[in-house]
Amino acid sequence: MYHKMSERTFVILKPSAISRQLVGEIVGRLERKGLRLVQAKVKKISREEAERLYAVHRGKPFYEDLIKTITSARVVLMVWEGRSAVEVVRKLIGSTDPVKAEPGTVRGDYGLDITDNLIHASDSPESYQAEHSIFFTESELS
Ligand code: 3AN
Repeated sequence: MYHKMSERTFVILKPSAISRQLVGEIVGRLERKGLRLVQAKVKKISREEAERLYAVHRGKPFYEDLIKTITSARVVLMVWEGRSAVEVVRKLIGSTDPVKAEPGTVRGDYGLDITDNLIHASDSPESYQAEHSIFFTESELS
């Protein structure tokens, strides 16, 4: 497979990552892997922003819980860069369900709840395009 030399991905550290004081731990894992932090913001996201982020999940049984959880307190919004960043970050965070996530991954090591699973990361370059533009302007990322 062709690996893009420099790709960007969008990551959210969910409210529980902040309340459990795991921000440094998670950021450190991405940095030690070799990824570079491009931009970061700490803020409470609005319901409208959360609805745009999770548009594909609208109507699913867990949708309301998902919106409630991500808007419950401040999150860390970040853009990261590096070789095949989208794929690399997905590997580092582990499966959506922390019960299934392998030890050594963020969700495998620190998560248990499926809705409040600590971290979100784009699952494709297309998702990155759609997601990062909800929260960052192009000038913030240049
Ligand atoms: P991921 O975050 O691994 O990309 P998605 O995009 O399929 O997973 O789901 C987005 C979020 O929706 C997950 N992070 C999780 O919080 C929640 N979620 C997904 N599937 C379920 C489920 N079956 N039950 C409860 N929450 C779910």
